[in-house]
Amino acid sequence: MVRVHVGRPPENNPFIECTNSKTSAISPHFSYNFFIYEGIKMDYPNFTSEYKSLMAKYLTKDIFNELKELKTANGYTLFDAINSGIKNPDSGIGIYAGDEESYTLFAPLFDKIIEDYHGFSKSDMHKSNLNAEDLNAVNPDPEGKYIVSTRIRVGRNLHNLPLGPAISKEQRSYVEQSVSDILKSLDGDLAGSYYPLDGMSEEDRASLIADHFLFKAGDRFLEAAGLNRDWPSGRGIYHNSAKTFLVWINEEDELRIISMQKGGDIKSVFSRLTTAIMFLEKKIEFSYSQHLGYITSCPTNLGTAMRASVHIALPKLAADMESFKAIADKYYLQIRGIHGEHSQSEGGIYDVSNRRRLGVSEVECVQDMYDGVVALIAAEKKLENF
Ligand code: ADP
Ligand code: CIR
Repeated sequence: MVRVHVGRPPENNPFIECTNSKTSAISPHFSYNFFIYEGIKMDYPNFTSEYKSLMAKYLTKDIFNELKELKTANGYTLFDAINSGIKNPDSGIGIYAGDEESYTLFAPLFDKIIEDYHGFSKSDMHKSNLNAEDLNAVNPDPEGKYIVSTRIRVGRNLHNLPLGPAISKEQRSYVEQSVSDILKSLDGDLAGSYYPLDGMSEEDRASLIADHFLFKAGDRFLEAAGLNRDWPSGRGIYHNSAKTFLVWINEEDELRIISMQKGGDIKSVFSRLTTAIMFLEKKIEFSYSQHLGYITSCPTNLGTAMRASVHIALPKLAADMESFKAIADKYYLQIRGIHGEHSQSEGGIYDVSNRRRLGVSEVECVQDMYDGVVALIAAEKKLENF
């Protein structure tokens, strides 16, 4: 008999809550995610019509059976990878990698998701270009009427360590210690301090989040991916005094390197970021493959791991979401709310960013965003004159 229960079991039900020791044959990472009847593995998930993710779309019974017994050298399994998408039927992607090996071991599933999201096939190679001089991006809004702020981030993970979903507390702490030490050696306008989350006052934390500098706690997608384990230990933020250069440590990726400032000077933001990346690349070996580029825990971030965004006020265009989305699609843009992923717009302001990250260079990612923003502003102006 195969019985499955995904989710916390109600009191006194016959399912056991797996502990690390009990689940070690299945997953060493989760002490709370899988509930199985003694010794019997989870069956093929029941993907009801609620499930919209690419994982649910591509995890056929055949692929499930092919992959269900496999485990990476770090002990990461198919169940670990898909748990976020199973627990959150509204996931768009629904899968996370625990290490670089996850992308090859579970390739029959990951490849399809990568191809669908990035339009990038098994035989394609990634490319990189961090030369800010190649970017064609004169400020599209010098009066500051539309663009509130610009932010560009990349994700990075250390070579030879598991990714966040499979990292141990000790490994996470090693990342925090070694990376924050290196960041302390930055100088000029990148010089700053590291602030661990553990011990940060609630007031400071809330204000950093409200001002868009710090990640939130308790994201349910990351929670189910095992990315919030041991919270807040090992997490923190480095920033310069102007808060125009920031590094998040041990959130969804081990590093999120961020450059941001008010207004629409996209080229300056990119330039500051590339200077910082080149400095860090000399000191740290990051996980990178010729095929997939920078290795990240979420497959949407593979390649450049770059998200270049503006917070932009487009009140007229937003009244016609269909036209807004049509322009966004034409320029490979993603539209988010202004408090991060899965948040809503506020006051007609949207977060507009590049959607493609793999098989395109960093310069192309920012150029996508820039060209799209120019088109969006032109459409807004046209509606103003109507
Ligand atoms: P990420 O960009 O790291 O994938 P989120 O979408 O959750 O993750 O955004 C992280 C934070 O960055 C949020 O607080 C969000 O409001 C902020 N942010 C994103 N783009 C901009 C921007 N252009 N200007 C100011 N803040 C931004
Ligand atoms: C999801 O599947 O919706 C979340 N795990 C987030 C996926 C990455 N974000 C994105 O593409 N916008």
